[in-house]
Amino acid sequence: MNAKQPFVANQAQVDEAAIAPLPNSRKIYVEGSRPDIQVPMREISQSDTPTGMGGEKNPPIYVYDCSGPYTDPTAKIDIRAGLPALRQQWIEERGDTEVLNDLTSDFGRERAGDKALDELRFPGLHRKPRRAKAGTNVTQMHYARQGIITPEMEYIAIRENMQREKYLADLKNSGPQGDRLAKLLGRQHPGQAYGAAIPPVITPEFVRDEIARGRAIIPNNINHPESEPMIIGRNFLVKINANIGNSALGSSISEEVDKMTWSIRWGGDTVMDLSTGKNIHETREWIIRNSPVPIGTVPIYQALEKVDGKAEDLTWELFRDTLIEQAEQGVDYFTIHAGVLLRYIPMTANRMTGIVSRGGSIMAKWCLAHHKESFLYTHFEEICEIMKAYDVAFSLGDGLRPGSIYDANDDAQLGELKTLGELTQIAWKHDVQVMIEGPGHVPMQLIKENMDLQLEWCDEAPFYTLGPLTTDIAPGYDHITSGIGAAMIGWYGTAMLCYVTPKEHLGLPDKDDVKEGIITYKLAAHAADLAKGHPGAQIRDNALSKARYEFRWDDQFNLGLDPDKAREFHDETLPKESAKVAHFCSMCGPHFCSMKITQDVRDYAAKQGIAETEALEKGMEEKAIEFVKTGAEVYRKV
Ligand code: IRN
Ligand code: FE2
Repeated sequence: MNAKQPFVANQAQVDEAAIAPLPNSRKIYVEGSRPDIQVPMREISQSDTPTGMGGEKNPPIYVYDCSGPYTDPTAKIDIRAGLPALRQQWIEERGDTEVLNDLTSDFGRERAGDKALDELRFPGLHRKPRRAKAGTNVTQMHYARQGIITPEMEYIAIRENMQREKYLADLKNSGPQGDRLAKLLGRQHPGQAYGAAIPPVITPEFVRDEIARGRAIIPNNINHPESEPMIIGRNFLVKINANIGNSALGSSISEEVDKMTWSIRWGGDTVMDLSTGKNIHETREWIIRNSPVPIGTVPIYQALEKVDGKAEDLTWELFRDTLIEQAEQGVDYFTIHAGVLLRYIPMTANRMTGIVSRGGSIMAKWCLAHHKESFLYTHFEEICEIMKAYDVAFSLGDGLRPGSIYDANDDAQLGELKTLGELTQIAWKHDVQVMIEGPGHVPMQLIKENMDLQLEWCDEAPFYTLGPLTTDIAPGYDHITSGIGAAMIGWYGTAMLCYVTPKEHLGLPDKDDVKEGIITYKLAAHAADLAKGHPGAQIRDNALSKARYEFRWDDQFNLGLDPDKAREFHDETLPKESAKVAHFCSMCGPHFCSMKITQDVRDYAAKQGIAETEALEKGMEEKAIEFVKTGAEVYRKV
């Protein structure tokens, strides 16, 4: 590894396509109780309803936005300087941290005084890391348990409400039809929330209470002051994580920064840097300094690099130093596979697919080589001491997750889950925030059982699952096999969904795969929010449906998760600008559009003064005759 190569400096540019604002969207900031609480949201504006259909004004809607300053054209982006440290003031004014003049890990000691490396490490910022003062605890859980509402908690409360009340008020004031519209567009089906209790309005006090109870976490390392606070818990919006990271097979540092900005553009709520191979430290530095979302890692990967890939050579001391190195850099949560116990390893012998977790297999190998419990388990309390000095959250790894439908919910997986529950209690004793990782591959009928056991054994600590994939038979489509499981488990109470891309099991995802995986998980998460009855989740669906019904094509595209793709598909057959107001699309053509027919029916009924259903039957009959006459093809649409 040669950290002194100047290759990074020459490529320090963000991809323009990844930072342009989304169509018809504007970044707004909602101010909290103090001027430095500025909560970002995306405002999507809409056109008016055509005059023939009511001519209403459609006020803009507000959606959750994790893209940071990247989609704000007024922000100055310089990835060599990093993002502004928006939380710096909050961290400093608590008075419980101190600046470290020297890095205290092996990395810091070995590389101290390396000027070229300093340049790389803190691009343009030269920021020094902080740590809790001796005897203090700087976790959000610690503050919450003392009854303190931090600016981070208030920020989150504003963020989760997504300006719902303002939107409904804007609707009311939009014209003579205001009351009717507010009722129509604010209506939502009651949800069925398994064990969740989501209040109609998220207050800062509610955030504090959930954090204190351990039912939610705020991954917010004090050394990642650039991050915009967010929350992971089942009484909040379901979040998604995107994995990025180079492997031995390539991709450069700037490509990884690009992947991060690309992931958050499409809705990645957190990003995990799973880099292995060369330049791990530098890659991570660039990602963290430029990331407005929490960054997670699996520290055992880097520890393994330090012993040249020989799992049996890993030691507690080396692992501890790696944790400190990454905590000082600002990693917000660590995947730690501390539940892989010696006695569970033989249980995997009869599996179809053995141990599929990378971290899990490293630890299993170590345990077998030494015939000892892993140092992650035996030194767990010391790990907690490190976590609370920087506020790094645990993501307790599922090293024994099933890698096939055959292995789902077996003894090894469930044994580990129980141990993760015991470790949760230890972490909570230290006021350290915890979430629990879950599978994997699970058929639909076993998903609820898995979720229920997690809630019970882990005392409602947030669950964070990889899918699960609901079948093994579709390599190339595993974003879908797993999107199905993700939607279900999200509904049952999982707080964060780790995305799976179409390349799963096959290769390293490229940018298109990353986007495909994110959009798939975004829609799974939203479907779960709807099913749980998250207040206001349906607002976006209602607005989009109204636009669709009224043939406001541009609004339909722009309100969707992927406006570019929607527009592209539409334009494949009807590229003309005039088609953007046409009262049909190419799916059914001008004569067989059900929405157009319904509109005609309403007009007809209004004119004739007959009931709508009667008119509908009449209208359909006419259309049927037309259909037989022209012999046109009609595609089924949902
Ligand atoms: C999430 C839930 N279960 C596993 N994950 C993710 O898988 C985890 O957060 C990390 O991104 C990756 C770790 O994989 P291994 O080391 O367990 O294979
Ligand atoms: Fe798999």
